[in-house]
Amino acid sequence: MDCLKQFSLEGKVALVTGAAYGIGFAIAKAYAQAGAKIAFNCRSQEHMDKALAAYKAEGIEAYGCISDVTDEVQVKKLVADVEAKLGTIDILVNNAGIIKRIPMCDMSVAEFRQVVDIDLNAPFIVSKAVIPGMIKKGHGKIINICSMMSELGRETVSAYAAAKGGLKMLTRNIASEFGAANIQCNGIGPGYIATPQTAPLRTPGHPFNAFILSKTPANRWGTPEDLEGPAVFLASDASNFVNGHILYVDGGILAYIGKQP
Ligand code: NAP
Ligand code: GCO
Repeated sequence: MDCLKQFSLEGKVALVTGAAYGIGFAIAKAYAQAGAKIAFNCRSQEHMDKALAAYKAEGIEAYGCISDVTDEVQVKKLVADVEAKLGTIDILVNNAGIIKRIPMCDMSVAEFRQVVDIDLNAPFIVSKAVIPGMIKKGHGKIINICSMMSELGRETVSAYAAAKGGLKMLTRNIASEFGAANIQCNGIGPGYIATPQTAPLRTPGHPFNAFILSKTPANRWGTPEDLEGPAVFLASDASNFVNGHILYVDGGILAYIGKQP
């Protein structure tokens, strides 16, 4: 096969969770540009209306459903609706996620559980709903959006790190359990990316901004667009023998001890 054709997503159906804005939006946009039909979800009508307008402005016809990824009943309906509208899902990106930055001993059990529910339990729920269709179709790609916190810890993000570390291992387990069914499950571990999630850390003069720049050999924050090429690669035939891998897209953070002060 022509090498570049391996990267095409022509004729594929992709579901990207939480793709109203941020990283999910950039990934869904890239998939549409590579030829896929796109479906996404988010939780609020306000975000849905803005997202549909943003996709339209990019010339993309995206199918959007309001649906919470932590609710198995809603997820089953989401998958059924997408499959009725666009066809069996070939590509799933488990992107929806939240973070709570609270020192561990100040964090309530309910807050810890909420983060784990959205960032770890939901990828299990959505993958479980999509895998049977992939098995019937004879192939599938699942991409889990992991984190630097799949490898590293830091103050205030205990629940997030626990969830993203778990998501790395869920990725490897899906790869192990369904590789024989021609399903590849890989992760993307973004570095520090400028999105609404990290907006509180990027306010002018915030010490975290200088800290991140000093930890990143690329000496800049990442952008959602930095994740487009890696996400297309992992969704396409170009990665058919890549399974259970976490592709860190971090400007070199994990390779670097950090700048001497
Ligand atoms: P973001 O800007 O906060 O966007 C998160 C998206 O998830 C929104 O579309 C949100 O829409 C949706 N969402 C949240 N909870 C949901 C739920 N229960 N059900 C359905 N949708 C839900 O975040 P981001 O920075 O783009 O991050 C996207 C993913 O990448 C997350 O998993 C995050 O942990 C991960 N990540 C981010 C960074 C970074 O530096 N930004 C780095 C590494 C990994 P609604 O609010 O409308 O539901
Ligand atoms: C934080 C950040 C991170 C990033 C990302 C890093 O408070 O440390 O929000 O956790 O969002 O996941 O890869």
